Amino acid sequence: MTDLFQPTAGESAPIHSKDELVTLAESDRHRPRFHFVSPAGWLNDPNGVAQWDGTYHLFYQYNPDGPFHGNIKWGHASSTNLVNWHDEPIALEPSAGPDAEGCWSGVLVNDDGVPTLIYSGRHDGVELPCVAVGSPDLRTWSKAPENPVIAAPPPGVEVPAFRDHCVWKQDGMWRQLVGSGVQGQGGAAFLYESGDLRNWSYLGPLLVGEAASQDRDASDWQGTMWECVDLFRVGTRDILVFSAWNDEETLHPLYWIGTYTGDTFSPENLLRLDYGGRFFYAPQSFEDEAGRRVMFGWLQEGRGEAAVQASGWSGAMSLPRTAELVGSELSFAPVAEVANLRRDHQSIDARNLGTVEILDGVAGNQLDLELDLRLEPGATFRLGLLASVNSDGSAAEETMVSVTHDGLEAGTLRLDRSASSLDPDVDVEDKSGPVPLADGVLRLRVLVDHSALEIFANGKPLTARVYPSLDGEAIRLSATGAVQLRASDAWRMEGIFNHSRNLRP
Ligand code: DQQ
Repeated sequence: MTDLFQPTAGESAPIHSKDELVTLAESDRHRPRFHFVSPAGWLNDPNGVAQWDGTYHLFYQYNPDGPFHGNIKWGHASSTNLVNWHDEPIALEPSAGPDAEGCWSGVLVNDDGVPTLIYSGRHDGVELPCVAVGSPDLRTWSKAPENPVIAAPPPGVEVPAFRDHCVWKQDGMWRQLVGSGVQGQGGAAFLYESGDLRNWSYLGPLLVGEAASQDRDASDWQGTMWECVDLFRVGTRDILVFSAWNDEETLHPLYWIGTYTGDTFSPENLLRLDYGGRFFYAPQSFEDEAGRRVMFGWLQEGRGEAAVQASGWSGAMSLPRTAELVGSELSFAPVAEVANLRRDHQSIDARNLGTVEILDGVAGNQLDLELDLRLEPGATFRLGLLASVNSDGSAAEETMVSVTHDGLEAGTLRLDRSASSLDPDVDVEDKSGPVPLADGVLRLRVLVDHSALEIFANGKPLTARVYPSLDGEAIRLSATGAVQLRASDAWRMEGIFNHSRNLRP
């Protein structure tokens, strides 16, 4: 796997002129059209996600110089509905001092009416917490003279890294988590307190993981460092989200469910946040004015480095998704506003499924599908997407989503990308995870946006990237065992950027 954080070429020199980069990015057939993407160049983590005076704000890790992680700035976009985005001026750029090598991930808080960013300033190869204060319209930002506001990681602890922030107000004081790890033990979230967001006291580790005792190849390995820690309450439970990292490798997002009291978090269960692993990385969430917990994640690329460089852009933002507590686990769904982009409704008739059939009248690479199914124990439902079908009925390319009823009201969601693309350089690793299947009922929501794929199976998400080379758009259904398709729906999705964008808004 290419290390996204150590670009192999061109870090200091733009590969293309500004206009070329935008033109190149916009003409790429694999570029999503209803997911947020940067104007061109590199995008990674969502930052500073918030609703401020009614308007939604999405900041993001951005490098307009090219599709590689270097000289990271904070891009910024705003929205009134979470789906149509307006590019705002770049919010933060590296400058001489503690963020000279990059303005890495962070959050936006409301400091008595003053918009304030807490982010990781990178300098001399390490990151430390920094603060920037915004104008009332959130368009102009001034860095605090006190930066860095925490001078070093906690004394006496050997850490692999120390960055990313979760900041909230509690009993009149600010609290902050910084993502980190304890060498030889595991990832960690360190807890700080402050009265003014500038002077911070270290309270101790909120939680330290157990990386050493776990299977390193497991899809829920905790990693040696926790990036992008995010602590919030959903219903009656406390949730601690982190992105497991090890030795420069971005692994996958996980969450602890447990209880936050005093200065510690008592974990009860560790669960996978999205079965796509690194394809939904570095998530960040906020509570909006309607009381919803809304989360964005970074959809990393899954094609070869040469193809990424040639495309002029890298990285998409997930659709915003809500997180709710269902039983003792989180359940996710795209925010309701995503439906604003639906066009050309098609009804899918109820029937029993068996041998492979092409879905009549429904095809495309920019789609929202809502399928309602019932599976008998032992049965498997298969949904082939972006398929190019040969005259003999075989598929030259096809991305396969399947759900198997494993019995006991539970099933397995799988994404098989082994035939997704004839391009030998794309990531085809299988993705899978457990889904609840009470009474065999499966509500499957699938959003296809060219190379971006988001699947929600009874609230369990699987996000990934696919790069079909033949531009296939067919959808195929099949089943093994008894699978009933109830009346279902499909829509073509409208694109959200219908004008040429400015690389440096
Ligand atoms: N990306 C940021 C870091 C964070 C990582 C740098 C996660 O702050 O730890 O762009 O993708």
